[in-house]
Amino acid sequence: MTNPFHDRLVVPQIDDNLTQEEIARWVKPFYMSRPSDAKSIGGLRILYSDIDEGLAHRLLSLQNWRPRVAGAYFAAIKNLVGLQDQIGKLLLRSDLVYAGATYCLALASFNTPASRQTLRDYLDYYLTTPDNWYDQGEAMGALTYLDGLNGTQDAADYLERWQAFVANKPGWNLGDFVADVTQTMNDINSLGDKLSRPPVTQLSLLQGDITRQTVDALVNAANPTLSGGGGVDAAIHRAGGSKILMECQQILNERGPLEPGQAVSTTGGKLKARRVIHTVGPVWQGGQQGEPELLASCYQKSLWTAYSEGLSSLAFPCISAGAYGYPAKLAAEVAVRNVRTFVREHPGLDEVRFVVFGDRHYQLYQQVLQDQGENALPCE
Ligand code: AR6
Repeated sequence: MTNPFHDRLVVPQIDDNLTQEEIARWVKPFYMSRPSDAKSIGGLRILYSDIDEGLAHRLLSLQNWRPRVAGAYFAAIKNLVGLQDQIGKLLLRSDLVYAGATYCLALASFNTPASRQTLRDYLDYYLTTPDNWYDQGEAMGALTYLDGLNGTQDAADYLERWQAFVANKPGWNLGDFVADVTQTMNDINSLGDKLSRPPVTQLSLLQGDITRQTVDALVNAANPTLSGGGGVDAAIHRAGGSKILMECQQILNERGPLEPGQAVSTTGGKLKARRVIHTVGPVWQGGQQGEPELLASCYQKSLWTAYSEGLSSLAFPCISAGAYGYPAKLAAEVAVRNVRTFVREHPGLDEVRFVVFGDRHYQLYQQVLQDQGENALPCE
């Protein structure tokens, strides 16, 4: 049965498909969890200044719940009140599941007479349809949250209908919905504060085993077949277990061998790091075969992958400086230069850690970091 809003309320719709890059940038990091925790602030900080009404409007106009969730979330964190009509209509129509909870958050964050009225209109109808397990909980949570903020009693009008509505819904506890909305609204409100602090990426240097690092992602010096090998590659696969290899195999099947300079990511399996970014360094052939550019690309693509996945910290080994024979000093220079440039242009990562084997490589990195004016912290 279509609801009474369906034909009455017209919403903008576009067929415009997002590019893969736009999906990676604007949708993926936002549709499952709302990144208001400190870990994901880095990723969001980078994007924050590019989020505007046009972008949110476009995301909200697509026929897919994922971009719509991202659009509503952006509207909430940037207080894009101009979108309240569009978001209100989408909530009332409720023709795509999963996005409604975020519409409620956006309407709560606007806290205007119209946004409050939309929540009321929603409850007026959807509390009378007990078979629609939609976003009545979030709408009640939002209205109750706004009552607390505004000193109003709007939610009281719905309590009786709410009781009847949840009679067949075990686990639908109003207190939980209110707590959840309140927590998220507090996070959203403090985001501006966090985002306005100047971002600093800490570069650090460690002599030790990369597989033991507690960071969001490890970078692996892999080979084109992604099937494990020697050196750091073997160590990562050994410590992370077979899940990493399975995902590598899948990637290989889908896209073929990974070319030097490219990067892909998989789970971290049993590692403390939740992701592994596999990149293939160049084999040293004397330095005139594009090796420096390919090695630079390894760092750039790996950092880009971490950044677009919203990760905050990552650890690099000295890519190509083992079996692939790249002179360690030159490899370290490429590593430090590219990491420094990337973090300056893409502020938001909390830490990039260079993890090296042996005294000689440690001293080399220390020297290179110093030469490039970097105050890297040694870490345990
Ligand atoms: N933690 C930190 N650094 C390490 C570790 C570790 N556990 N193990 C080795 N290193 P390599 P490449 C250092 O040979 O030159 C593989 O077989 C090591 O001392 O691992 O890019 C792949 O499958 C050296 O400085 O990587 C490829 O076929 C650096 O990591 C090929 O080797 C890189 O050495 C890739 O060769």
